[in-house]
Amino acid sequence: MTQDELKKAVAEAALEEVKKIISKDSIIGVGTGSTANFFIDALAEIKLDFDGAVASSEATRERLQAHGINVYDLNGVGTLPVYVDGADEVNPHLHMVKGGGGALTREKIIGAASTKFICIADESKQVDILGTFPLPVEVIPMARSYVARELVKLGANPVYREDFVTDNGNVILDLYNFPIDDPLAMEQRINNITGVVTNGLFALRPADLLLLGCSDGVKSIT
Ligand code: ABF
Repeated sequence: MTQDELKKAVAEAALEEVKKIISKDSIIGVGTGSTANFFIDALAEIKLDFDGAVASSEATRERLQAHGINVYDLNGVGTLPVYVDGADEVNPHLHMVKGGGGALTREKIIGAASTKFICIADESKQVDILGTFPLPVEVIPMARSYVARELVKLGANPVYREDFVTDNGNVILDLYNFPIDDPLAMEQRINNITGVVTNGLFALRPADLLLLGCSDGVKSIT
């Protein structure tokens, strides 16, 4: 199977999970990226069976609306029953690195506001130790240099993501070659640096279910 076929397979498996959870008035959290895009396209098949969605990025909002799916502001809705999103890396504890596309802060907010977080990923995303994929850190623009110096003290090699502004008007520092032995502690340490909005470690709020697309089928991992 190609990587796209694996992504489509996990998107369809996620749709089956979502069907078990939703009702006519449900509002679903929807993530960003190529795997999430397959899920959005699958979700369109059942758009009459739920009320709408909250989007983790402007790109996702546009794709949902193109399918005729209502998109709500998170502030106007309560706890979301389910949030489906991809990841850049996922470990056996279902801790993730996310935000390669730059949508990490909105993704983390939606994850926090959701009862069930379903991660959809192809097997290339599965790792034992997080940190081979560059860990993104969203930073208030005026704090960029200060935060970079503090990150160096943690042993990281921060690289400013050129010509990129997040949906929230901030900048990204990517941490390359930064193996993370203790994701829970590192998520908190980075978030404690003044000027950091958030970082792409999702360990304090991991996924509840991983649907992993493998050549021999989709694995459900909890
Ligand atoms: C989002 O999309 C991000 O958190 C992650 O960076 C990315 C994964 O994209 P893809 O599914 O295209 O690999 O879920």
